Amino acid sequence: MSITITAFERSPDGGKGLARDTRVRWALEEAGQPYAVRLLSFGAMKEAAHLALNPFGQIPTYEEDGLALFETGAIVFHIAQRFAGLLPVDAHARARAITWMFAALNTVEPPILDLFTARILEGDKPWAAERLPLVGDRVRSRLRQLSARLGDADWLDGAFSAGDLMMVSVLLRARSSGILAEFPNLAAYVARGEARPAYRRAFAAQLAVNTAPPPG
Ligand code: GTB
Repeated sequence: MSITITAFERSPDGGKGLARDTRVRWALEEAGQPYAVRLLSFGAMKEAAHLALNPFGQIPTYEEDGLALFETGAIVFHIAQRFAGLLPVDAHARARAITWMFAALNTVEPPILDLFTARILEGDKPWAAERLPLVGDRVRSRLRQLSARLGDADWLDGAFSAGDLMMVSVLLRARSSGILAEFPNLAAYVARGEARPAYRRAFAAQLAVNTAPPPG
């Protein structure tokens, strides 16, 4: 069995863990599975060979013995189902951990992505100053709810799971706005995720790609 994922040849964040291959690397590290990485330029992502793997021309993708997947949610879910270490054995606890994966991607991530777009991609637009507070408050509202649920627990539902992996990954994207720091228990939750040896290996691997001198 061999696993190959795709990642940016040069990530816009310089390999600081924000590109989504980090989530897949992290899941594979938690599961103790070795993997190879095929690095792609923005151009190569839009070519036929990659579009056959991901119709949207994006990274990451995942290949394993004839199986090809795209979408980090589906990939991490597959890894968590296939290998031990990311989902509880108890059926109810497993279903709840999967629920947290969906909550991260469908309920918490959308306002965080809107904020990232408003701040970084549309920050110079004439409407930006008016829109930013609205978008920021939508993130605050979600994080307030999540913070209340987490309370002083280490993880969202008992032991660390793929639900936490996804939620920490999503929250990391909110850190540069300063809003994550308004919720100390969530900031500590993210720090706990980042401190996991598997996360550190995933982060280091992505950073190494982006700090390596260009070939030739
Ligand atoms: N829903 C898909 C998934 O979850 O897999 C979304 C995949 C996706 O957005 N991929 C991005 C991509 O391939 C890279 S991760 N973009 C290239 C393109 O669309 O042409 C998003 C990302 C990129 C860069 C940063 N950054 O530098 O801060 C953060 C996140």
